[in-house]
Amino acid sequence: MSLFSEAQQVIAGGVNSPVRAFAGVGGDPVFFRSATGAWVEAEDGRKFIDYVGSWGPMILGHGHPAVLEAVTTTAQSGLSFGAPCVLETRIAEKICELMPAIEKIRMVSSGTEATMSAIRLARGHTGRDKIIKFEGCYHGHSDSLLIKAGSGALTLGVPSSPGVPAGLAEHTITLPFNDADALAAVFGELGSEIACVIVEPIAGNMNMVPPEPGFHDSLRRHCTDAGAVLIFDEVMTGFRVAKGGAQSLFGITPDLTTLGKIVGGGMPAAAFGGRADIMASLAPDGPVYQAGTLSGNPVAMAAGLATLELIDVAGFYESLAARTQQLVDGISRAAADNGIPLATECEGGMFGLVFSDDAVVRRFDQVAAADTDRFKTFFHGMLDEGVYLAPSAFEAGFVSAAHGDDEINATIAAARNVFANL
Ligand code: HOZ
Repeated sequence: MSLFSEAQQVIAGGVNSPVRAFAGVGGDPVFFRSATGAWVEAEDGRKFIDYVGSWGPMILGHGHPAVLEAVTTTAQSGLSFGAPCVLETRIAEKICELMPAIEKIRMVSSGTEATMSAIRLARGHTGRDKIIKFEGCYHGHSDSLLIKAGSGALTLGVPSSPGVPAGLAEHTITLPFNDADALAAVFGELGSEIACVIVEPIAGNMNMVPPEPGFHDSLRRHCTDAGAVLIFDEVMTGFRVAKGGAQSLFGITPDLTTLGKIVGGGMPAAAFGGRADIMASLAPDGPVYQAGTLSGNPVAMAAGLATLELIDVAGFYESLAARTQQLVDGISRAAADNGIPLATECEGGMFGLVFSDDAVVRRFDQVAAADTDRFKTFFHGMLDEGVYLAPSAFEAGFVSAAHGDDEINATIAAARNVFANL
């Protein structure tokens, strides 16, 4: 019996998170047994250059010695206290330093918890119910946010999940990403009822879709004018596209920011934070309740803090961005040489590849219209060549500091081989 069949006997769908099941590309998922640097190794011994990086956290590459040291040393002193520890304060200080819009923070255990809690806080703080999100953006799997969502919801064709009560869904207004006119119209009509706008500042769960120039400025302006809370969901982009996140690239100060992935350095940690006056509405200072047994877990804090210290060195992002650009340029050239239309994006250590006839992709409908069959063939071709990409046409890719010339060049050569037979 295959490992996947065994897993299917006891795990729903055989996986603990849907995109991993390969439903978006067909075939059985690869089971990993270890990972080092830019590489992952499967249970059957195959090795792959990894562009998933645990879906974003592994910006330093797998198994960075300083992160492992921090984790093992901390673990020796206790796996979990359920009480305050100094590491929580240290990582909070570091995050606030790297992202000055975060004046106060709260650590949680997953990106879903971070966004769910930020939404509740925004609602509790403003006393309003309505929220705005954008089509194809994914903010985790809590009820208010699983409406026209990206990532696995899109991959599996259930962007609006059954199980979300209609009475709750009616408070979520979903608008097209990058459509400033639609935003203005909704604020014109309902501005005083809107608790918050939540956005992935660079969408990364409908492949990678950057904002149009000025889009975030209009979000900021409308939220400020209407007294609504602007939430930048930087679970994916935080410390990934730039040291200060996407907000530093676009010069926007959100009211709240959600973080995950890199902030846990590969351990389950995430966070939300922002304006001190809003965060003061959170229990125990204020009435909005949020809690978690493993929130601020010392081992996760140690991994996250070690990671944040290592990315905060001169030249880190310049070098990461150059590597990512080298990869994307090489793949782009290989596609063009073989007459294959491919729209590409990259920023910092994040990239996107969309098999679209449109050279520039800025809207969800463009991603939805892309050639997913071609992506499936490309994905499996790359897998056969020893390159592990996200098993869905709707996910972004990630390069780490451990990806060197050898890995990048081998990946470009692999893409060239695959494109020649597409
Ligand atoms: N939501 C993640 C991708 N954007 C997938 C998580 C996982 O399968 O681990």
